[in-house]
Amino acid sequence: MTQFDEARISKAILGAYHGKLAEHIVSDVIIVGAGPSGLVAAADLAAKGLKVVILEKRLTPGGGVWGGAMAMNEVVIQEEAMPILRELNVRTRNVEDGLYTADSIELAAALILKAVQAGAVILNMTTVEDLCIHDGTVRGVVINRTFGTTPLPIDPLTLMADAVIDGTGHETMLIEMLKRRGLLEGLPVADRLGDGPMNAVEGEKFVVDRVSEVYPGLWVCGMAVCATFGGPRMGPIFGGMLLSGRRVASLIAKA
Ligand code: 48F
Repeated sequence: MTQFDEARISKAILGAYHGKLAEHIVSDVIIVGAGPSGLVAAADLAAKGLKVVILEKRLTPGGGVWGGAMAMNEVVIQEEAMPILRELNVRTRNVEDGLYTADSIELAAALILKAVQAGAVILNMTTVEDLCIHDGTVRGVVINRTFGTTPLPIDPLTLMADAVIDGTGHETMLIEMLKRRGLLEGLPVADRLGDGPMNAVEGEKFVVDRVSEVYPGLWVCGMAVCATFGGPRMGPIFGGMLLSGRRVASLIAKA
């Protein structure tokens, strides 16, 4: 019989969790937000051998994938992103030429598993509340435990990395923090942050084409791209999100 008791269980959890946290006080890449774009970026970067940590404020990674559209748990994927679905072993149904549907729960689960098994570490219930900037370059992020209700006056920790990705979706949280400090002045971002009205065709292209390093050390992927540069929203078609994550990973790896 395996020998265990409550104290040994607690000690195992503390040892394992703090090991992960300590290992990622300094990473190659920090990804803020475990949505579809951030998860693809994490899997690709980790597969290239980079040390990657994803910080997710919610209990459940996966962002906007789970709910499909209007909580009908199916998403649409276009042909261009099908190589990613095949790598994930996610089953798809061809509805018309070049257009597929996938079970959003299967997709969310596969994205998470792939990122973690590639070597990325996800710290959930971890809210990023600020950026760490030295000499005009983003060097890391300021984190706190996600609070259930009103934030408590508890000081945060800071995690450091060579590159930080804002994958926080519509919230575009890190870009917002720069804007609030006037640090985006003179940079080619939208006057008012936030995505534009629905235009699925343009939005799917925009979210991939405009992936970039917005501020030294700070990159955007996914819906945060549209919110940063004023691109349209696109609703429950997810190919662009996946390709946006792939693109940011490839640009960071090159940089
Ligand atoms: O919004 P989200 O799924 O990001 P995405 O990769 O994908 C967008 C689509 O889901 C959907 C869409 C498709 O057409 O438009 O919206 O751009 O996931 C963003 C994740 O970031 C987390 C949030 O909980 C979500 O899981 N997040 C947001 N702010 C913070 C954060 C924060 N301050 N700290 C940590 N995580």
